[in-house]
Amino acid sequence: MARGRFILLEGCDRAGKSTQCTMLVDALKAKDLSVELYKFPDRTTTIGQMIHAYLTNSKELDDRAIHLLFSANRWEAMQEMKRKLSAGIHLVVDRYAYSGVAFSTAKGLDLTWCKNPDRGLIRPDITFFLDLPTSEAERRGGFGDERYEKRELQENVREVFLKLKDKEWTVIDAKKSILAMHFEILRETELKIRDGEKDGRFAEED
Ligand code: Z5A
Ligand code: MG
Repeated sequence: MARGRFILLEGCDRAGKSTQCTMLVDALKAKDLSVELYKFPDRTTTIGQMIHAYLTNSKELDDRAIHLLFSANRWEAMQEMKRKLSAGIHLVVDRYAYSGVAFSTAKGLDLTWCKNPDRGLIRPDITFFLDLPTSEAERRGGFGDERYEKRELQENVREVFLKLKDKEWTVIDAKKSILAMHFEILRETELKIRDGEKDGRFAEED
């Protein structure tokens, strides 16, 4: 059986990651593919609840401590994600380790220090980076409710994302309409899935 593909949507705040993840999962299901959605932070776990308390300003934490909690929140999902990929289930993932590094580095932590706790996590087969200027993000609903939703920090975060971007990322212009973005993401994903069926490769780990 071909291994499922790990499809990651990363990017700037309000770029439409969650909207696109849901649309992609629905479109793949409509094609009778086996697919599940993961979202980080996963606020349902004990660690996720600590992260939620921090993001909604009801708890203060040292910058390094919260960085490690975000990473631990990914590690606690790893075995289950691995099992699902091995069983041929495709995973659509809403944010991952790049968000972890981008936000903590933008707050002033060292880039290499930030990358270390995530070393060894399963690597995505395809990474979409949804790029949106902060001025556009501010015009979309809900900006300003959580701890990190501040213009200056968001600009720094985007800069770190652009530094992390490697040539394998697929950049999506998030100023486009929801549907235009969806068709672009779906087309690239289907190509990747077909590729995987040909060779049944497993993604390497770091
Ligand atoms: N964080 C971290 O620090 N470290 C980590 O390791 C991780 C995360 C994993 C919470 O994340 C915070 O955690 C986040 C990063 C940090 N901090 N901030 N800020 P989250 O994923 O839970 O955040 P969120 O609440 O889901 O927001 P988001 O991800 O920024 O939004 P989005 O998913 O990209 O966008 P959306 O919810 O799909 O759409 C936002 C609005 O825009 C909505 O009204 C849509 O209808 C509209 N929209 C969407 N697409 C379009 C287009 N194409 N045109 C016009 N309007 C659109
Ligand atoms: Mg989201």
